[in-house]
This record gives sequence, C-alpha cells and structure tokens, in this order.
Amino acid sequence: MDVYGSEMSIAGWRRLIDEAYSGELGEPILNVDEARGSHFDAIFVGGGSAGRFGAAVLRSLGGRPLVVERWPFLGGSCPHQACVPHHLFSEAARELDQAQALQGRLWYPKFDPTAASVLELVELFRSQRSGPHAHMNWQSAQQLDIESVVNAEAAVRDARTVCAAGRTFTTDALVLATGARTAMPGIEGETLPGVFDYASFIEDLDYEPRKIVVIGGSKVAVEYASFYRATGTPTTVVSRAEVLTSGGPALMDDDLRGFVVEQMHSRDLELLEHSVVTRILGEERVEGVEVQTPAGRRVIDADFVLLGTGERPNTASFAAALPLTYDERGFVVVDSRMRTNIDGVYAAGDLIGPPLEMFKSRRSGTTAARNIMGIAAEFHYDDIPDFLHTTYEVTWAGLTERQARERYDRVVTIQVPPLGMAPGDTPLPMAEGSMLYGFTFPERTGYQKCVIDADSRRIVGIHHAGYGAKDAFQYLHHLISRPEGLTIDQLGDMNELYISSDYFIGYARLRANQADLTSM
Ligand code: KPC
Repeated sequence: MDVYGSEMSIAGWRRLIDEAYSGELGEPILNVDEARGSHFDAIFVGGGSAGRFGAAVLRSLGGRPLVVERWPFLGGSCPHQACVPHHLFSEAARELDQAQALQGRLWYPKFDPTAASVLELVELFRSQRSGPHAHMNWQSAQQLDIESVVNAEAAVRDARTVCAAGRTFTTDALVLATGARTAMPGIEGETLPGVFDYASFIEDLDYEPRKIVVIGGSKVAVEYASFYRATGTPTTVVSRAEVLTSGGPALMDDDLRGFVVEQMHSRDLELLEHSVVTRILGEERVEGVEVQTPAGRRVIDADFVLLGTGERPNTASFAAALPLTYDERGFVVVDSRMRTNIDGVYAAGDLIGPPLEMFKSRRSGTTAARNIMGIAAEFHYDDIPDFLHTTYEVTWAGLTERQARERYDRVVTIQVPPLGMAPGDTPLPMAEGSMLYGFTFPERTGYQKCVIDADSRRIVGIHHAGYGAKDAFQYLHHLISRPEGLTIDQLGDMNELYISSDYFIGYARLRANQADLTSM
C-alpha cells in the first residue's frame, strides 16, 4: 500500500495501524518518494527510538533517510510494549500507593484491593496504544519528512543493500537499530501459559493475576513487581543477586538502594535475594515456582510469573549478511560514534546493549546520523543519568558515594534525611508532590544525597528517590558532566521553586559559602 503524498491524518493512521495489527491489512505500507529513486543516504533498519530519531536528524541535516520497520508504526517497543505502558503502570502504582497508605484519612476511602485490576490497566493500554503509534507515523511523515516502509520485514543483503516489501533499496550508510527481546532464562516450565515477559504481558494477558512471582532483580523486575504489589496483589521477587545491583552503566548508591529496598519491604513486596527459581510448576498452566533460597527449598504458589531476566539483541535480519563484532552477551559493538567494525555500518538503540532506555536509543541514533552526515559527534552512554520507578521515581547520576571516596581524598555529602537519621525522622516533603506523605507518613517522602568533592567543590554524584525526581536530573546530569562541572556554590545560586530541599538547591545554598565544606 502506497501512502506517499496522501497527507494522512492521525486518525487515518490509527485506522490503518489497527487494521494492520489485527491482521486485516497484511501488506507493507510504503511512504517512499518513488520519483527520487531507491537510493538513500542512510537506511535505518528498525524504526524505534533510535531509527526514528536518527532518520529525523539525518533529514534535518539535508540527507535522505529510509526507515524500514516490521511493525505498522514507527516508535518501536517504547509506545508499544515498553516505556509507555510502563509509565502508565508506574503512575497507577503511585496513585494506588497513596490510596492505600491514606485510606480512611482526609478524603481517601477505604482501599478496595479488588477494585485495582492489573488486567483492566493492560486492557486500557491495549485499547488506546494505537493513538501514540499513529502520532509517531503522522509526525514522521508529515512533520519530519521521513520516508518509510512499515509493516514489512527487512532483509539486509550487504552493507549497502536492504530488501523489504519486495523492493531492493540501496544506501551509502546503514544504521542497524533492531532492538532487543527478553533473554529466556532456560528454566523448566518457562513456556507454560501464565509465564510472561514485559512484551507478552501486554499482548496476551487475559485474566486477573491473583498471586505473582517475578524472576530477576533488574529494573524491569523491580518496576513491574512494585506495580503488581500496588494493586494489592501478593507479589514475590526472586533474584540471584541483591536486587538492583547488576545495573546498567551507572550504579546505584548504597543508601539510595537501601531506601528503595526498605520501601518495598514496608509495602509487603516479598524479596527473595540470593535465590534461584529451579522450576516453574504447573500442568496446563502456571501453578507455582520452586525456589532455592539461602534458607532452603521453597514452593511458592503463583498463577502468574514475569520474567525480568535481562535482554538479548535482535540480529536475525542482518547477522548472516554482515560479519559484525559482538560482545559476550551478543550485543553489537560500536565506538562512541556508533560505528561498527564494518565501514559505513552503524548500530544504535537496544541493539548495542544496556541501558535499554529510550533516551539512549534516541541519542545513539542521532549520533549515528550526525556522523553519517559528516559531523564528528560522540555519545558516551556509560555517562548518563539513570532511573527507575517503584511507587516513586528513583534517579541517579554521576558517582555513588563509594565511588567518589575511592577517587577523591575529601568527599562530603548533603543528605536528606540527614546523616545517621531514618526517613521518618525528617518530616519534610522530599519533592513536589510529597507533601501529603510529609504530613502523614514522613518515612515515605523520599531520599536525597548529593556527593561533593570538597577540594574542587564540584558535585560529583546526585541520588534521589521521590516524586518528580526525574525531571531535574536530565538537566543536573548535563551540568555536572560538563568539563567545567558544577560546584556546590553554583548549585546554591540556582532558584529552588519548591519550598523544600528540591534537587539539593536549598541545601547547597545553605552550605555554599562554607570555606571548608562539611557534610550535612
Ligand atoms: C508516545 C511517546 O511520547 C513516546 S514513544 C517514543 C518513541 S520515539 O519517539 O520514536 O522515541
């Protein structure tokens, strides 16, 4: 189906996407300017965040990109199965967390755990997701002038040739951005009905889970477990190591992690660490899991199991044609300009390894595009802010306190609650949106730590659990990672719009003029 020049509306795209996704429309959708021929400056294989943003920047720089995508929409797993549903569920978890904690106080009614349904939220997402999908297609075609072939598998023939929709397209540069999928852990019973990963959870859930086991200690595992528990569903996490310690490039500060874990415990989310699921039990469908814990073997009843055991790259569309270098987990190796070992072939997004986050995908895709267009751009995705949602936002950037003490002679911290105190000792809101907790359950308002090299006075690490924490970190990370850095004195000169310690500004201001910095 050729839609080039049709100026399709968002509603029109939505109808088409719904038809394609239901199988009614079985053919590829081509948005290609045939008059310009079939040669491109860059072909992006995969139209997720990396491919779509890369193509947009290449077009902005005057190039001609083509995006080939197997799904009928651009945007990839983010609006389909990953970030967007995850943010919906995390927002629900936050609301449900307050509804349970505050039940019977103020205007909060008694919490009815049967009213909060995992299935209902999944169905809400499924029923509306083609809206964001359609927006991506409309924006890409109409506003960004990106040519695309969607609803079509790509087959890479060589570094300059891609086949899709029965056509052959050639290119000066190739950007591989085919994403990743869950790594199956190889546990007996993992294919039983009732075992899900983040994608099949969205696609296939058709019952209300009553008892949940999450396997893994990753961000995905902790985030989904927190959501399930917030709906009132009994949930157990089984993790080989301590949760949230394998991490992406940026490690979590010990105290931040301690706060997060303590908050999960206090909500009766069961964490079995240093434990291994040896078998998923059930005949027709999941009935439980067998776990080896440090205290011995246990059987846990469950009618729902989520695999949060990490991801592996999707390489099928190019592996045979391109002799690429892969790392030990199978991710494509690139340099800081997103170049692979093959001249003219770039890789971006989840395909190049953790963190599997949208912002890394977008930036790696745009870095590839700029280099293809002759701009020597670099992206170091081991120097990024990182985050997760439990029933809070939790975010961190720069060095942990432990890393800072290894690197610098004199390290001071600004902490809330203050050093040596427990969260409940500090009846202060920790961020915009935490005032209700500040006045009811102060132990729930959050945690903050700012790590400072006392000699240079530079902020070297920031760590925060609390509502809205993510918003400031994208800017703060940029400021602290500039060559000139950000000193406590400069941080203290910013304007804190909130009354409390928001993003460390108020506290930095209190300490800013201290000649010989001390912790607080
Ligand atoms: C719906 C939304 O804003 C997030 S979907 C992100 C996909 S993309 O814009 O291609 O990074």
